[in-house]
Amino acid sequence: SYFGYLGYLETRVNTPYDNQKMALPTDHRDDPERYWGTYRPQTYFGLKTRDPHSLAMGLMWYSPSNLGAGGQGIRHWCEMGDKLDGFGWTHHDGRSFGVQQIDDLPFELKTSFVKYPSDKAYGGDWTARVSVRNTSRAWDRSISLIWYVALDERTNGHIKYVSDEKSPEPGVYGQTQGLGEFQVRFSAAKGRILHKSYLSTVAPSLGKLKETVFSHFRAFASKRGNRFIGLPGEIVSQNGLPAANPEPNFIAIQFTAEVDFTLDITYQSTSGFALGESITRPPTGRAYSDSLQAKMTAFEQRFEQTFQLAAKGYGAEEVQFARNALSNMLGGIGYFYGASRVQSVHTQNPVPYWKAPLYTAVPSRSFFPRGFLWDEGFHGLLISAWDVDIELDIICHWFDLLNVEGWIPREQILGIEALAKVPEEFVTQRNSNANPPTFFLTLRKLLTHHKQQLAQKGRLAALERLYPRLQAWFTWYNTTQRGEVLGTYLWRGRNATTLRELNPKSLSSGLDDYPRASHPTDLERHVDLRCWIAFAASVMADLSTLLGKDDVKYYETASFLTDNEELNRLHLDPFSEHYTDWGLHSDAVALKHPPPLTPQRKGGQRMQQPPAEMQRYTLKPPDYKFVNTMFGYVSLFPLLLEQLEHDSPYLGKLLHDLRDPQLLWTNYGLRSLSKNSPLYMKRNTEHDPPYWRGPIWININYLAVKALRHYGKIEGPHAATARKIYGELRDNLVRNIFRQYQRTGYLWEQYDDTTGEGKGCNPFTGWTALVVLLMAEQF
Ligand code: 6A9
Repeated sequence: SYFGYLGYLETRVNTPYDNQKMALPTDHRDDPERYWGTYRPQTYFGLKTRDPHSLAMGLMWYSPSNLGAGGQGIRHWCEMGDKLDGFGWTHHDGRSFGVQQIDDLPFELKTSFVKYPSDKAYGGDWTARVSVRNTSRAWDRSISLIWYVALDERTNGHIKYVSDEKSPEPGVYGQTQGLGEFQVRFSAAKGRILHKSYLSTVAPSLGKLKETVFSHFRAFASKRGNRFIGLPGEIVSQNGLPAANPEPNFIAIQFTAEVDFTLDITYQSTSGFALGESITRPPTGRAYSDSLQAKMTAFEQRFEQTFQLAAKGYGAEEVQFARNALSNMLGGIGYFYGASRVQSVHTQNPVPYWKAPLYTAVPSRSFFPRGFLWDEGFHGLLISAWDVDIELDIICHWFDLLNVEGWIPREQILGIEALAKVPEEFVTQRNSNANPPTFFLTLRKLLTHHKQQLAQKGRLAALERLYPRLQAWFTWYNTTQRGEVLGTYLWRGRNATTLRELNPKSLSSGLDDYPRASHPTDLERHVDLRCWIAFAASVMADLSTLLGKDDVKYYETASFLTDNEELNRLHLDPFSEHYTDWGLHSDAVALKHPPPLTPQRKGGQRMQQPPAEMQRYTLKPPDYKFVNTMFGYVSLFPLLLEQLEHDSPYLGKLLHDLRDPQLLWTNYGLRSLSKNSPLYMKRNTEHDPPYWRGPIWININYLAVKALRHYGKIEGPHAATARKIYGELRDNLVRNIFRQYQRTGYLWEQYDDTTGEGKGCNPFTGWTALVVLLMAEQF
């Protein structure tokens, strides 16, 4: 029946592609080496396992003299508002260890961990270390470190604190389904503990751990009369009444210590041992320092082998900077679990996607600590250079999020911790909206640079299993994103009715406020999307060859979509000789405050009215044409994705114009929108500053450098120019990103096109970390 059919359409949006999962169900038995990890990138230092309902551990700290109302001053989740002087991984191999430095002046914290595999197959043991140093002789002499162990509401297991009074081996003892039995113990490797206390309680959720700690603080006095803020011990009641479930799910141990101070935390699995068999505790103190040092040295050697930066002549500081960039990419990898909220035209309201795990890197630990579809394809370029298997596993997890329609949601907000960071209006993902299919960039890189590796260790089998999903994904783009005219495509999700925006955003393109046709219609064509789909088709063609399929259709689609005559007919504006979008457009638009309504009088008094929000006024009616005044990243796509013929005169024109400082060229990289564009650095609403309307973004610059190298290698009329610009652009980017890092301690989301300064959110070690590949010239 009709209604039955509607029901069917409704459930398509949240029906998985099939029941054959790509990512192996992870428990400790599948990949013990990657079971434990720093998979909670939204925390400064947090560990968990790749298990949907993992036990979670982590660090909070504060300076007692700096503790403010409402828990102000307690550090836990990475927040830009904490205004730390810097934080990030200096070493991290994505598998076995990591070292992070956190500057919270006057304190400098180092957090590190090393994993110790065991033959008992529960993911092994580890030691973590938090050491605090006071970098000034200033008054602040003590610090409070809190280490916690938490179960989420679905973890099957229990935890218990055994105090110093009760046992010579105090610590957290527990058992969960995913871990078996374990012990977490503490030792001060250096310094003096002034006060120690703990809390064992029922926390309302993993999203409220800091609040739980804070609301339980009490004042304590030592025998000598010193006062300390501490935790009250066992609190198993709720609101003074005995708790319904008196089993604690949250244990926090606080050490208030004199700085300098070093705390070692050991996690030891105690399952699988025979009675009487000796269980060795993971190393602490000196032994831990030694094993950490060995890991660091091996990491630095492997880094040089992989990227050869010292061999290329980079100095020690530059090499260290690049190592930090890679470490932050790997240390930013998280393991999330939950369901997105999605909406289709066939559903009345948003509905939950299915619950699934996602192993993924994140663009920014402080601001967007979650997976983003097109960011991840860029991340994959760097991650695969380091560890092909980590990247394949990331890809497999993402493709498990493919629905039966062939769609993958753009932004992945999975689980309580992730959701807590996202404003309500950004949560729902719509299945009409795409995002650039950048996993094809990663796949192309794997196919060109890692072919031999792909042929080993069952990796081809993973690609085999991936193939039908890639086909479905490709088909989704190639059908749902089509335009009216054959060979044209348009990003969905632009708001055609709003008066608030100067130029309605296209979030799905990834280039958010980059100006398109001023008046969105179904007839418009977006040149970047056409290029992405052409690119996807050509990678599908390569992949089908590698896997011995006979899918000529991808070759045909790729050659149809990369045909330069067709491209020129649909997207080359004959006046500017630039590649542009086409649509209903007027340059004469402006944001203005609407004229005030006739003032109302009330009892003879004039009522003061707040000025109404700015609105867009179209001063000259739009007409269908090439959007040829918006020269910028979008116009570069035929170059960026290497689709222009090497001897095309329009390649020459693009090279000339992108090198022009009046247009896109700066000493810090290519700006996103030409200085002579009417929307250059214009706000989109009174509240939205320009984002992709001038600032320099590293993902697109990476593609530009890669493409310049490509064209520089094909002898012909433009090769020499391409080579020259390649060198200049690469130098400018590397020099500026490095300089800003030296100045601020961070990589940034974007860079100012007039000063080169880092802008937007920080740290942003997503695609900005591609600077490592720029330095290494690995494209
Ligand atoms: C905002 C605010 C605590 C915007 O890097 C992720 C994406 C890119 O994919 C996209 O191309 N960024 C770029 O234009 C950041 C998007 C953040 C949206 C969520 C919520 C959080 O407040």
